[in-house]
Amino acid sequence: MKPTIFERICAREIPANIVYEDEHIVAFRDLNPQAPTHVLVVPRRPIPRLSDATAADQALLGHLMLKAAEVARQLGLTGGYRLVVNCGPDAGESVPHLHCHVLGGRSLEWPPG
Ligand code: DGP
Repeated sequence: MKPTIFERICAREIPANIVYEDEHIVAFRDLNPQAPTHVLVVPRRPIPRLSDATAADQALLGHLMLKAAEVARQLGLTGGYRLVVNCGPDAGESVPHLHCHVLGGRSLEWPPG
């Protein structure tokens, strides 16, 4: 299968502003930021979306969440932040490679659009 754009970023085949990486995940600035700080945290393994994750992915997803919080801390989001996982067309998912948005640096409204 053709690698996703995020697999290619993880492999450093295409450039991105990477703020954190380890053997399981990569975090990089979103190309189209929706807040002053907008980072995507992506597993290197290309699970298409959350609804495709299984019990075998439990440790990876826990790691991803904890690292999202660590990245938010490192980027100084002391006033709070929001994690978003868009799953499927109704949620506006546009890249079929599971990712968690970390949004912060401004007051965020609720409910989302
Ligand atoms: P989603 O709608 O949840 O699938 O969000 C996908 C996000 O990915 C969207 O906010 C824009 C971002 N994005 C898409 N292509 C690229 C890229 O090539 N580089 C970076 N840094 N972000 C990208």
